[in-house]
Order: sequence, then C-alpha cells, then structure tokens
Amino acid sequence: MTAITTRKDGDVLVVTSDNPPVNALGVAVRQGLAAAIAEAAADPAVKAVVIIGAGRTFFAGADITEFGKSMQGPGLPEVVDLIEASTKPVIAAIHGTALGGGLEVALACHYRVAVPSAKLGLPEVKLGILPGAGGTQRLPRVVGVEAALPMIVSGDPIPARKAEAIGLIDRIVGEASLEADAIAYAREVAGKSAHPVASRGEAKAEPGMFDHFRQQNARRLKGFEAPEACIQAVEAATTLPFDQGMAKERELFMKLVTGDQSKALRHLFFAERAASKIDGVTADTPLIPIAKVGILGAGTMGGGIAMNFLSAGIPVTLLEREQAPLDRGVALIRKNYEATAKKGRMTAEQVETAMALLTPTLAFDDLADCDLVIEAVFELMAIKKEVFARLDGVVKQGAILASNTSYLDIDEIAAVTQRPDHVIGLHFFSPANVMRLLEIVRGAKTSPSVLATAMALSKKIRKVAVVACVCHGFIGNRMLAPRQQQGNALLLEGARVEDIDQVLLDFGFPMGPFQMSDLAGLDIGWDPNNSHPAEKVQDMLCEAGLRGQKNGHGFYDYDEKRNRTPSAKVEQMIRDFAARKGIAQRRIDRQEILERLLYPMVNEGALILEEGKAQRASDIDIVWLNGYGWPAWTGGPMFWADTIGLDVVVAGLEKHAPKMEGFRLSKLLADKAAGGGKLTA
Ligand code: TC6
Repeated sequence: MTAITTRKDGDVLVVTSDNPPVNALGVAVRQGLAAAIAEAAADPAVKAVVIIGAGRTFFAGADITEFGKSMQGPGLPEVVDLIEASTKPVIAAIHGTALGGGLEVALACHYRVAVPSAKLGLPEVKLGILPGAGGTQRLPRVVGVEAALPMIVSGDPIPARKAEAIGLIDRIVGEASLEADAIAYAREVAGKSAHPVASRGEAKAEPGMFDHFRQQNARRLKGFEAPEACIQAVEAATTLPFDQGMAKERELFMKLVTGDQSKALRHLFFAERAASKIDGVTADTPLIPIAKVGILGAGTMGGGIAMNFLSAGIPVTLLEREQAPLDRGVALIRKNYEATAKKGRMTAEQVETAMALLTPTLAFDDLADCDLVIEAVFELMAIKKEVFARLDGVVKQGAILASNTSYLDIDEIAAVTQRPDHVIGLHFFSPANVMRLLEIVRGAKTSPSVLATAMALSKKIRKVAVVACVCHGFIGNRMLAPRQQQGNALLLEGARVEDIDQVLLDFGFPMGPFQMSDLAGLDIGWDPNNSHPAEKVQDMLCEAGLRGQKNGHGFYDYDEKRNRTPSAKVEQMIRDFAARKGIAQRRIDRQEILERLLYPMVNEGALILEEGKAQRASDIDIVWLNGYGWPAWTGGPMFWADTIGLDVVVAGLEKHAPKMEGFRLSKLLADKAAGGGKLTA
C-alpha cells in the first residue's frame, strides 16, 4: 500500500495521506509528500495543491517509533522546506489533529483550512523534545510570539476556532465537506500573484518577555529540559534570521532527542497505550452497557467519583445514609462545577446539564436499576462485606459491583456475593474528579467482560487506567508503604523533615512525603483508642494533637494561607521520640535519603511484577506518574531504575538493608541486575 496518493481535480492536485491509525509522518509518507510536490511542479496543468489526510486525522506528528533509530531520508525538515518552496500554493486541509510534525507540515503550506472539530498543536515538549521541523521558527512568525510561546512550551493543542482567531487557520470549512471546500479555496487563491511564506515573516518580542515567561512558568520548567529548550528556540526566532534560527532549533532538538528525558517520555507515551492491553481481554470481549451508575457514599471521594460520570453524560444515583451528609455532598459537587465554570472551563449550561444527571437518594433500593455501583464507604473489611452483601441482593443481575478500596482484598469482598465474576476494584485517587489515574483491580473471579467494560468506561471518563491484581495496596499504595517506612526511619535516625522533603522535591516530585502527609491529614489510619505507645512519628504527632494542614500544625506549621515553615517543636519531639526508642541520631546525606526512599520502591515494584500483580513494568510507571506525581521526565520508577542501572539499585539496597526493617530483595530485580537486564525491556 502506498501511503500517499495523488489525483487531479481539474487544476488542483489533491495529495492524500493514508497511513493509519494516525497518519504519522513515517518514511513512506515523507517520500510520498516529496514526490507529490515534485509532481505538482512538473505538471503545468496543476495550479495549486491540497494536502489532506484519509481516515480519522491529518498528520498527528512524526512517527515516534523512528526516534532513536537511524532515519531514512528525506527527513521531515527537508520535506517541509520542499512544500514551502513550491511556487504553486499548497493548502493544508485539516481534520482530526494536526500535531507536531503534522502542524509543521501545515505551517509550511501557504494556506491552512480546517473543520471546526480539528485540533492543532505542537505537543513535542511532552515527549521531551521540541518541534524539530521548523515549528519553533515558523509558528511565532505566523501567529506572533505571545500566542506561539505557550503553545510550544505547554504542548497543549488548541481548537480550530482559536487557531483561526490567532491567524493559524485561514478559513474554517464544513465539517463534512473538507476536501471539496479545500479544493474550492485552492482555486480562490491560485490566481494570486504572491502567497504567504511563513519563513519570510518576522517574529517580534517585547523586551524581557522570555524572562517573564520563565518566571511565570517556573514550576513547569524545574528539572525538565525540553521547555527551556523550547523557549530558547523561540527566542532565536526573534533574534536570528530564519536559517540561523533553524540551525539553533536543530542543535537543541538533537541534544534533546538523544537525551535520557526524551527516552523516558517516549517510554511513557507507549506505556500509557500498552496499559490498555490486558491479558485475557480481546477486541471482541463483550462489553456491558453502562447507562446508569450508582455511588455509595457522598463524601469527598464519592462525590468526586460521581463527577467523572456526570461530566461524561452518564446519570448517577448518589446514596447516603442521612439527609445532611447527602445535601453536603450534592452541594460540594455543585460548588466544584461552579468553580470550574468560573475558570472558564465549563459553561453555566454545562454545569446544569451535569447536575440534572444527578439523583441523590437515601433509599438503597434506588440502586436496583444501576448497571454499575461503586462503593466509597469506610475502609473497613467488615463494612465493605456488609455493603456488598446488601448490594448483591438489591442491584439487578448482570450489573457490576465495584469497590473503591485502596488496600483491601477484592476476592474476600466478592466472596460475600452471588456474583463474584461481576465484582471489581475501581480505585480512584483523590481528588477523584481531577486525578487521572484509575487503578482497576482484577479479582480472581472477575470476568473478562467486566474488566473490558471497566477499561472502556475509564476511557469515557478520561482516566488513565492500569490493571492490578489483588494484593495489599495494589500497585500504588503498596509501593508507597516502603517509602513511608523509610521516611519514618530516616527521621528517627536524624534526617530533618524538610531535608527529606527537599530531596524528593529536587528529584521532581510536586510534594515531599511529609508535605503529602500534612495535606492528607496525619490522622488518616490513626487509631485514637489505641493504648499502645506510638510506633510511628506520625502517630506520635497525632497523639500530641497535630493533624496536618487542617489544624495548622503537622510536620510543618502552617499560616492562614497554608504557607509552611519547619517546626522546631516537631524536630525536638522527633529527637525525644528517637531517644525513647534508643535510636542514635546522625547526619544523613542527601544521597542516602534518595536511595532509601526510592530504591525500596523499585524493589517493591519488582516484587509486584514477579508475583504477577501487575502485567508489565511500564504499568507501574503509569501508576506512579498519574497517581503520585512521579516526575514524568524520569519515566517512572521502573524506567528510572533501568536508566540508573539495576546493579546500582541492588548494590544500594544491599548496603542499606540492615537499616530497612523487614526488607526482602526481589529475585526478579536481583536476577535482572546480575544479567544486565532491564525491568522495562
Ligand atoms: C513530532 O512530530 C516531532 C517532529 C520533529 C521531527 C524532526 N507515531 O493515542 P492512540 C499510535 S513528535 C507513532 O491510542 P487516540 C499509538 O501508539 C510527535 N505511533 O489514539 C497507538 O498505537 P497502538 C508529535 C503513533 O485516538 C495508535 O497510534 N505528535 C503516533 O486516543 C493510536 O493512538 C504527538 O505527540 C506517532 N506520532 O489519540 C501526537 N501517535 O494502537 C501523539 C499515535 O499500537 N499522538 N501512535 O497502541 C497522540 O497524541 C494521539 O495518538 C492522538 C490520537 C491524539 C493523535
């Protein structure tokens, strides 16, 4: 099959790219485009050229699978130059997505038309690179630096109407008549004496603009190389002639594409897609239609979960035991939607549409006709069992019963029902309406159909789903446990709260472990009636009345604006606590802190893999990236371990093992380290 075909529509050469699924600009497409431009040049009857994508989209970018390999010519920058140099006007006819190299092709075209539903963007930064086929030089020349810079640095696409408003699109055409409208447009412009050429434009910047932008985006830039390179490339567009700007873009691109951060982000791109491929589930596994969802518990979690479905247009019945918490739950959902509307991300009408899909109730029987019921009640096995037995009796046969438990055994819960094959774990992360991750827990008896339905549903509510099997804490929380244990041990051995947090902040986490505990509330999981002396620092702080951000005092002290300052009192309390336990304190360096927080997590991930609780190492990376803020540019815990070397990780674990209570080295990790293997290979 040839990726590019041409046909003449009168005096217009229509060049169609058909390279499913996303029309990536692989070698065959690049060769075909170059040949098509040559064909147009050689044919005096051709007055204009239209480039259009077959199938679901215009070019969604360079072929990412070609990165890191030796690439066959012509390269994309060359093809883009050929298009721009055409003396006959070239019109990009855009539908679906024009992304990355796809938008760079469009920018080289003299004109761009798009259907209203199209999206345009330069998402390269998300892959740890920058637009390397002239995007950083042409886009600012076409739409101005102010509009181009955030597009290139954030990588977020914009809709066609916005693209039109900033001058990226010349005309919005009919949703169903793209090709015909593009051809008509080509005829309109063919007779003009001159055509716009992006590279000949000028990109102007206000003095200080780039530094101001850097300051405003400091958080996004920290530790991550690609955004800064993007800024430098756009800056070059404003200070250098086009050719020199292109040379600068190429230099920055080559450095990034061969670097570890880009490798890590490409790994994650494919990891996210791999996560949806599940053993035992095929394309023809039947799906259970989900027309109505029931949710038990209208607290923060239940309400957040409900919002996912309401936003996706799926009716929700929300059940509570008493009127007051039910009213509070509903009010919170409304408040969250209204806050979104205030930020301009939802219209008032959309808020009402979502709210109209919500049915609050106190009657258990109202869940009877739901196709899926998710419980978000108190995290105690006895309560979960009671709830599931009751649900099983009330909810119609064939419906799925799901638990939002973050630790408990789904098989034990399923066993109290007559439909263990229809029981599953759907572990949402708080705030559930915001966090992208959904851990789907597959019970021993969960049917492929139920699993496939949960996966399909997760896509509909725009979550990144990862399947885990039953074990304490599944993937995410199971790996969090050794990190917390080591954080606690390090405190007792003499590391300071803020030093431990700082190590992870510098690594790229948005929050350190103790900041996270303060935010979540120190009393989560604390039993006030426990008469034994506190084992953990956190419990000791709870006993002293410190609860975290919610009462202004936790590992840190907080002011009304939630600014934190280290607490000398807490430092002393930890010293005293260590002394009572007979633990000698010492100075602990940053490297030891890093190794003792992160290497045990890698080890736990490897144990999860060798026990078959996760299907592949990259699934673990996706969990940590989307649920716990692991910095994307390191690729996630498993990829990071591969990058620094598994032998290094194992050596570190062995060195620290005497200080790590209950530590057990994963055989898989040890074997891979010894054999020079990788976890993610
Ligand atoms: C660039 O352009 C740099 C230029 C400089 C050059 C010098 N390449 O996401 P989906 C595969 S960098 C190869 O599930 P959707 C994907 O792996 C690129 N393969 O679909 C999956 O394969 P599987 C800048 C690609 O409808 C299948 O296509 N562009 C590529 O949910 C379906 O993908 C981007 O970063 C690719 N470029 O979303 C855009 N893209 O079925 C990347 C996709 O074997 N792509 N595949 O698992 C996307 O964001 C999305 O794919 C989408 C479609 C929005 C286009």
